[in-house]
Amino acid sequence: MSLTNGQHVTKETWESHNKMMLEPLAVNDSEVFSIIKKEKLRQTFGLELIASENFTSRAVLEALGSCMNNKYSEGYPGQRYYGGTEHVDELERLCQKRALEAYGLDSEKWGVNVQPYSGSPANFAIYTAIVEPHGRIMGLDLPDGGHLTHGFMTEKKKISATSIFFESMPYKVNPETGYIDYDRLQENARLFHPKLIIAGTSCYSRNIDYARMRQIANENGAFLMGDMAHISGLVAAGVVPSPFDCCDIVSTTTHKTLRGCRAGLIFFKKGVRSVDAKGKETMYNLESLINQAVFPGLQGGPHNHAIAGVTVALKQAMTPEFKAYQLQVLVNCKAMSNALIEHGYKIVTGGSDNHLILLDLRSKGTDGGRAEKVLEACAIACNKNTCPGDKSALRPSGLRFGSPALTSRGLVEDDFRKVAEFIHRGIELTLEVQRSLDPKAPLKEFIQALAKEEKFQQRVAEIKTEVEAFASHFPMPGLPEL
Ligand code: DSN
Repeated sequence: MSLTNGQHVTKETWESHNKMMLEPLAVNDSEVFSIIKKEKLRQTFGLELIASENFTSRAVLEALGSCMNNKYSEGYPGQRYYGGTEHVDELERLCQKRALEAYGLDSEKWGVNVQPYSGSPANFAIYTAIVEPHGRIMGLDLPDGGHLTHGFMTEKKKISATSIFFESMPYKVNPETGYIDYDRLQENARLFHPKLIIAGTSCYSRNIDYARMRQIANENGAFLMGDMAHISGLVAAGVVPSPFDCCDIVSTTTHKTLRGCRAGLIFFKKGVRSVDAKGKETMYNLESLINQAVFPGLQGGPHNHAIAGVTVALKQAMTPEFKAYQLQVLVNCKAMSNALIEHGYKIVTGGSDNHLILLDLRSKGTDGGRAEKVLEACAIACNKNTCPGDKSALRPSGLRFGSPALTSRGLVEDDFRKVAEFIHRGIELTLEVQRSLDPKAPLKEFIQALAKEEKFQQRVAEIKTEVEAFASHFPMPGLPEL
């Protein structure tokens, strides 16, 4: 054919290129296809109990895998830096409309930015918009159930960019009860005078007292931001208290309880912020600040395929079926929690108001890291987590379990009691492995003993076989093949 930079392109190569562009994944890249297949099997035959995960629907995955992936559209609907954006404009407007509707918000009083790539960029965009460099932010401490993006530093190092570029001061839970210590937050806020207080969690099984946090924010003239990432599906269904009643700004991911694809949303208030004693009104100016922080401040082109997936998920979130699902998430979590308590375990705060529980293994004499490894070997996915009062984040004493993903596969209370029994058997095995070792043996030695000792491998195989047989009874949402 023609010469390109001195290199000749043959007709055969060009025809082969055109063929390649039309091949299905299984033909075009069998290596990636096979990895995805293996992951599909892991998800289908395992018990997915990671509290932040879910199985999204086929319709969401179809939208996510669509041609919307191909389009650049920097800017906002009606004001783009590229041509050919009429359909992405229509999609983004629909997403905004559905996002407000799903949370019962009046478009005169609330706006939404649907472009954040996920929850962490959404949070950083909020800080960029309203907190000046080195301005002060208070969020729940990471070891107490907060999120990295709410600020985190150790004595030696600032870990989270929120702590590097802003001044972050954590608030804590009461180490005895596991509940947020609002009194101490109030005292510290009076000294720290934050510009922003974050009401949001990554591992907290109780409802947040948003009214109390609003009062603390008001005392300091601070903005109150809700990070509802974990509970956004529960909020949309109206089965837990809503951050919208008290917050100025609300961020969320879209793939946890909301059950969409991976993305982020930022809701912001519009209109009158406050009225002083003389009746003078102060207006919110969040809309332009937040929109500018997302684009052009921090991001480039929006991920239009993700916006398409989120738009579909938001439609689903307004259905009676979704409400039924969220109610089942709550009762399933309680059933799992009660069953574990009956097996003699301690649950932080004594139970759960939402989709997750934190199991405290200190009284059992083991820790989250060891138990997580055994459960993983038995096809039960969960994560180690610090418990309130833990001395070291390097040896977290808890395990976090959530009900959203398995509830999406149709499991109900009796099934979750069975799941609790599997967890119990995995932890019993953890204790057995541990008893065979020096009490001070490091995690590495524990993992080696688990993998090498015949008797432990046999027990793992027994539990895993039963777990897989049990899990295989429940259908897996999503695309049939992948
Ligand atoms: N990584 C998520 C979680 O597990 O809670 C939060 O971003």
